[in-house]
Amino acid sequence: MDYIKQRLFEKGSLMRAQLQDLLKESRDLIVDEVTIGNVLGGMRGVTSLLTVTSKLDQYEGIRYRGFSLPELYKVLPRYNTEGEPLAEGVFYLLLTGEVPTMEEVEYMRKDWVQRSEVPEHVFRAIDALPKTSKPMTRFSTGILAAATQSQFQKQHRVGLRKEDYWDSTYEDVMNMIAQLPVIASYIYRKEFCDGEVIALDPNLDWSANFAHMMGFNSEEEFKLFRMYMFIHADHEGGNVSAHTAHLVGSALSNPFYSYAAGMIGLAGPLHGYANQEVIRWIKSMYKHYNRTFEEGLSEEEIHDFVEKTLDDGNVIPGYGHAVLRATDPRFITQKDFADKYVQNDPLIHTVNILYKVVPAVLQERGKAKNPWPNVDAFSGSLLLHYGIKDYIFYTVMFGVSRALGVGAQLIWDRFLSLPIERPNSQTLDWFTEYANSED
Ligand code: HAX
Repeated sequence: MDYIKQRLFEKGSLMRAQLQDLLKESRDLIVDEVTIGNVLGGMRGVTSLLTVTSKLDQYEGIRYRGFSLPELYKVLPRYNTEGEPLAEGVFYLLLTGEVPTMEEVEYMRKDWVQRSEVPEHVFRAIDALPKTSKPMTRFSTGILAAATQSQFQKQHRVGLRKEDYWDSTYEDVMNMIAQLPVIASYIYRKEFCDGEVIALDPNLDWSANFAHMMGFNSEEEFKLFRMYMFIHADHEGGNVSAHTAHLVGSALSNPFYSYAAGMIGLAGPLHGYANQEVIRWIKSMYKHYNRTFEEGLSEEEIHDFVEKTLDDGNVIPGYGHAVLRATDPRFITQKDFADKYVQNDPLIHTVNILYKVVPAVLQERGKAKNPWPNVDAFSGSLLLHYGIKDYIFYTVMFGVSRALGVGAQLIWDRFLSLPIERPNSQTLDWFTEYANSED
């Protein structure tokens, strides 16, 4: 058996036994209560999912297998002390729960290089879409088209045993992760560049290869991509994209189907499109004042535009969160990166002023439960600084990264034989009658 699979098998067997014991001993133990407010409020805060890869703390932010982002900088393999954690190590940790050595990272890197050949028809499926198709439509279409290679689907059809589902799921997830940067960069080069496709470099790591295939080749750009892929990799199980992939996977749809569905969820303005929305909104602010980025805007002008946006009934993109109640550490990581590598960028300067202005305005209005910035408030300005100008592509980059966490979780879902998800639903009359009967 492949070395990583062997590690996974050892861990997984223990966890499978742990889960079975838990069900045997404590099946009826109550973990949470559900109010009408919870049901009609998007199930916010209700504990109802099992996710082994990461946990989101409302004040400290995301922890991958117990490690915060600053801790991960210390423990995960990097090419040098100034470098960013490598995606291969991030995935290894999310999958196995163990911090990998550099040798293990290199093993994973080579494995992904070997799995990176995308079936030709995937590109033809993307090409067949009309010019008006958005990058996320192309990306999710590409992932769906890649499902023809699903080993899980083939083996399930011939009668795979339930306890073995994880093995072919692992193969699918590994192939999918290896191929996503190739698919995404194909979309980028065709849609926003000269159309010339750049081949993968078998000597580069996964994140740097993504940069390279998009046409970015400096060491600093590699660092940017490593940092971006690292911070977006996972955000526990309840967010729309992760939850969608898990839900679809629970019907034993193959990992390509499940992840493509998750990507459709990511493509919403309240979720992964927010990184595009931030740039679109900032541009509209400059247009409103008829000013260029170089000419800049004062703190007062920015404040007034924030107020106007809210008065017009819109949200401030990049601010607020369903779980977080503090500045997202992924925002801080990007800000630190910009402070270190970027000087005098007018757009990043605007993003920094927004960080001073927006929380106070949202707090004053008293509606948003979290007035602080999330990951999307910063990412677009950094990507734009490094020359990725076509901001409608940003969510695709997010989607490439998120496969690390959601892919690992899909493997665990099969290892633990999590059942098909099927909550109960009721009509509005039922809720009303129930409420009246309790009065
Ligand atoms: N600007 C203005 N109003 C906001 C707001 C913001 N940034 N954030 C929340 N609110 C409003 C909500 O719209 C809601 O108003 P209504 O009662 O009129 O519907 C009210 O405050 C309470 O909302 P909440 O409980 O604080 O927030 P939710 O859990 O309902 O929603 C969202 C969380 C992230 C969707 C929300 O904060 C938002 O719309 N933010 C802007 C979009 C954004 O940045 N999304 C990306 C989030 C991170 C992510 O998933 N990235 O992929």
